[in-house]
Order: sequence, then C-alpha cells, then structure tokens
Amino acid sequence: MNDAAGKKPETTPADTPKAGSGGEVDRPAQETDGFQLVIDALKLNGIDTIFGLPGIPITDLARKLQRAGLRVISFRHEQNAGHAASIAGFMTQKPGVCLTVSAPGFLNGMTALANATTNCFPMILISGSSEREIVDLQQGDYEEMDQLAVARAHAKAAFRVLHAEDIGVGVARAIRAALSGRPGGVYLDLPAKLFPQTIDAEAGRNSLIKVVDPAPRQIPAPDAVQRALDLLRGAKRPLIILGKGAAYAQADADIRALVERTGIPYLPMSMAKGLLPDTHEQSASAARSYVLPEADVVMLIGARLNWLLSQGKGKTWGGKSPKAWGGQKFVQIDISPQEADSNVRIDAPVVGDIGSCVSALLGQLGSNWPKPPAEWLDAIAERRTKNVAKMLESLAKDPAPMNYHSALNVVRDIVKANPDAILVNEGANALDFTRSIVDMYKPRKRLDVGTWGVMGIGMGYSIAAAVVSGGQVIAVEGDSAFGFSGMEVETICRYDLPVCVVILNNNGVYRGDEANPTGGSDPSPLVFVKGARYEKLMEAFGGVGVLASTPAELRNAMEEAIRSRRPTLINAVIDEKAGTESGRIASLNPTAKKKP
Ligand code: ADP
Ligand code: TZD
Repeated sequence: MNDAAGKKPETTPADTPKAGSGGEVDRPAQETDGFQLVIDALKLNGIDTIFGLPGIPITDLARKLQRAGLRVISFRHEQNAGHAASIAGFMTQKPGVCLTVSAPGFLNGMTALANATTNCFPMILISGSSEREIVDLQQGDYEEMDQLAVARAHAKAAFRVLHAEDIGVGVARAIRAALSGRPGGVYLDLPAKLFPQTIDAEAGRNSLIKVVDPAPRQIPAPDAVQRALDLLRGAKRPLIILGKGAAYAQADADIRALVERTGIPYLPMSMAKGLLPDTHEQSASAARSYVLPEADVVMLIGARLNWLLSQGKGKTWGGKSPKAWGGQKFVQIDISPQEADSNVRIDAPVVGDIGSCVSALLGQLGSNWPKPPAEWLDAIAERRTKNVAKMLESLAKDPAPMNYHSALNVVRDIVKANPDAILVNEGANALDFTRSIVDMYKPRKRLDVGTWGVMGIGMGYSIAAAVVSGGQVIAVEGDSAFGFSGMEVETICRYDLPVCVVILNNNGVYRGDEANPTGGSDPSPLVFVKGARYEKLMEAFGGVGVLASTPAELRNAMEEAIRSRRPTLINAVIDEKAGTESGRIASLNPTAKKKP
C-alpha cells in the first residue's frame, strides 16, 4: 500500500516484529529503522529523559529508549507525564519530552501541552498514531483520531513524520519550535507505520540534525534600551516586576545586579520568587497592594499583564473603575515582540531575550544611577514592616485544629532550613497562603499552577523536579488539588524519589463544611469524605505515610522525610472551616460565597 504522500512504502514483511521476539525488529546491520532514528535524533540533541506511558504503538519505543540509555519515567496517567515534561523544560531550558499512545493517551497529554504553551514552557509531546489512511477516511481504526488537527489549536507548532528519512528533520523542527523565541509546547505525531520502516543506515545517519543554537540570543536594539532607561531614570516611584520568564531565562546574576544597582523595589510573580531571596530588602511583596497603584513607572521583566496582574488596569493599579488606566508607564522586557500593548500601552518595549536585555540595560546604566526617592522607599518599608509583623502574629498562633497559617509556619521554617529543596504548590487557599507565607531563597525553586491556575500539576511537577534536580521536593497540596494526580504516589515510590507531599486537608474544595441545601443524602459538590486517610495511599506502595494533627507532628514528619529522603505523604489535618471560596481570586467568581 502506498502512503498518503505517494512515497514508496519502506515497511516490508521482513521488518515487522516476529512473534515471541519481544517486538524486536530483525534487520541487517547496514539498515536502520524508525525506532532507532527517533532514538538517535533525540540523543543527538541531548534529550536524556522521557516522561510517558506505554501502549500501542509506542511500547517498543519506550523499551528501546531505555535500552539506549535514556531515562524513561513511566507514569500512571499521561497528563501527569506531560506536566512533568513541561516543568522539566522550564527547569532546564531543554524541551521536556512526553511520550503517549494514540487518541485517548494523546488527549490526556494535550492538557499538559496546552498548559506548557500557555506558560511558555518548552515541551514536546510525541504521540504514536493510527493508520492515516483509515483515520482520514474515518473507517474506525484502533484509537482513531486526527491528532495533528487537534494538537494544532493548542500547541505552538505541530508536525507529523511519515517517512523514516524525515525523522531527523521532524525532531529538529520540534526542538527549534519549542525553544526559540517564546518557548512553548510542540506536538510531534509519529504514526505506528513509521517505526518499523527501514532505510540504509548511512542515509539514516546523514538524515539526522543536531540543532545548532536552538534558542538564539536576541539582542535588543540600543535605542529601545535607552528609551527604557530614560523612562526609569525620570521615575519618582519606580517598580520592577519579575515574572517566570525571568526565572526561565537563567540570567540570575544580572537580574540581581540590575535590581540592586538601580535600587528599585521589586515584586516577584509566584514562580519568580527566589530569583532574589524573598527576604531581600528591596522586595515589595509584603506591600503589594500599596506599590501597584502607587508606582509611576513599572518595568516588567518576563511577566505578562494578564489576569494575574489585573490586565494592568483597574482598581489594583489605582484606576478609578475596573477597566480604567491607573496612570502608570510601562517598560516591558520580553522575547515576544507581540506582547507589548496587549492590555495597556507599553511606553518602552524592549524586545529580546532577558539575558541580553538585562545585560544591555546594565551596560548602559552608567555608574551614577540615581537611587529612587527616599520618600518612595520609606513608604514601602513602612508598609512592609507593618504587614510582616501582622503576618508573624498570625503565624505564632497555635489553634486546634491547625489552620493554614499554623501548618504553613512549619513549611516556612523547613524551606528556610532547606533552601535548595524545590517547592511544588497547588490548591486555592493552599496555593495563596503558601505563596505569601513561605519565603523562597533561590531561583526556580517554586513551581506552581502558573498562568491557568490549573489543578493537577502536583505529582507530575514533583516527579520531574526530583528527577531533574536529584534533590528534595516538597509538594504543598490542597486535598482537592492532590486528587487530580494522587495515583502518581506509586510512581514516586517506584522510582524512590525524595518527594515529601504535604496535604493541607480541610475535607473539600476550598473548605469542607458545606452541606447539601436540600437536606438530601448526597453531600455538597464541594466536600469530600471527612477524615480521609490520604497517608495510607503512600503506605500502600511502600512509602511513608504520616497523619499530622499538630504543627509539632507536621514538623517532625517533614524533618524525617528530608533526613531519610524517602517518599513521604503527610496528611496535615486542618480546620474544615479554614479557607474561602476560590481563595484570593474570589473577585473572578462573581457568585462566590463569602466566608461566614
Ligand atoms: P508570570 O506568570 O510569572 O507573570 P508570564 O508567564 O505571564 O509570567 O510571562 C512570561 C513572559 O516571559 C512571556 O511573555 C514570555 O514571552 C517571556 N519570556 C520567556 N522566556 C523568555 C526569555 N528567555 N527572554 C525574554 N522573555 C522571555
Ligand atoms: N479543575 C482544574 C483542572 N483546575 C482548576 N483550577 C479547577 C478545576 C477549579 N479549582 C480551583 O481553581 S482550586 C480547586 C479547584 C477544584 C481546588 C481547591 O481546593 P483544594 O485547596 O483542596 O485543592 P484549598 O486549600 O481547600 O482551597
């Protein structure tokens, strides 16, 4: 049968797997096949880890990848494998690769691919796919789906490879698309028929591409840099906002130098926390609601003016109505030339990669940069001191049962003592309170729900963080959030990863005390089984489970988890009345119930 593109078919009966051969392909040494070319292309480009879930038609690919020396981390659900790949991409600046089966496996991975694109994380989703001739005629193949068409809508780019000699190009294009410019998620469709195709080994070797400079530096125009500096120099109340693009860029020393040499107060977005230690004297985090409306010039470094920054307008920014401009002028450093003006006017866009832009700003800063007016710095310091004192007061309380503050006070201490540990965080209240209470000290140590506020990243991010860093991971999870990926505790145990999961368990979504208003026997849609013993889930697979009802129990369990490096799940029972609907974004939920 000729394939759709009319090329001669490469598969012959001699190439098909023999029964009982473990799927091995019998081929002469001077030939190579699709399996091998995929492996060679990935290895050639430095891909050393694959996150995935096996099945037809990629089972053998997973085996052969492992045999070829790549690390293959096999999950219980593709969405978690996909999230793992995406955060590995964020941490390493190398695309994280997720491998899935066709249709349903592919779709399970798609949430993660779309999330990667939304968050600007480089990732490649590789899915096997069914027979194109049957799929395109909708004749009902096993796991039939036009995956390329589905992926295109949610990926930065999507490619399909039909011929073994094009595998090198397909992998190269996927890598370049994922990494260059604004990073994102790329889909690579590999039909089942591709794998056993054979070609001459020499031709195969020649067809591979080692991508040269996949994320080329993009040097900003000197006049754009000067325009930005002029605007900042004239500011009376300047502010810098660091986003996760700044964390991704790995220009940590220059970013810190820019903040410190200008003396400008800064706010880190949640995944930029730790780029400078949260205890840095220029951090304005504890005065956020003061600095946003008061600042006159704001420099965004790798942060978009999306919903997380109230679109740059409205009351958050001192505007008189929800859509009104607050009067601020903006400098925006971003690799995407289209980002500027997407919400409000950007007076000084600086387009380029953050490393090059920040270094250019430093180069043109001069030696006598004027520090911001003392009035501005003093006003911020005053609020910060007041708000920090208020928070410490809440943290010092020891209510029974525990609440978010008393439990997170323990996590705060543990992270302070273990600044290299990676903190993964999801939930609503569990997210918002952790973000504000737990200080971060080093770059890229805080991984969370990101731009979509998506639940389900928890265990996937934790597994990738442990695999990539080789170090300790602490996952602070709402009980609802944990449920989205909870089965992966088996994966954590199987690979014996140093992950300590802390579930802030209040028996439900947001809180656990809601009742069915009809008085019927069904529970409210927002609550779970009361007194659930999540820790037993970890015990079921050989890890350590702990039920913690007091801060002391939580502290002991976390210290022991870090000391032993064993997979640990701590079920931290907190007051089921703690928490508000939608956490701190209740304003986006117009019908949210107020805390009684
Ligand atoms: P946050 O959620 O932390 O505010 P966003 O995800 O909204 O951050 O913004 C990240 C921004 O960083 C995106 O607009 C993206 O284009 C940009 N970005 C990502 N990597 C780089 C880089 N290396 N150089 C410049 N900009 C980058
Ligand atoms: N589904 C997905 C994929 N993402 C979401 N963000 C939601 C649903 C809605 N949602 C939130 O935004 S937070 C949350 C859900 C279901 C869970 C909140 O409960 P929790 O945390 O137990 O995880 P808290 O501490 O009780 O608030």
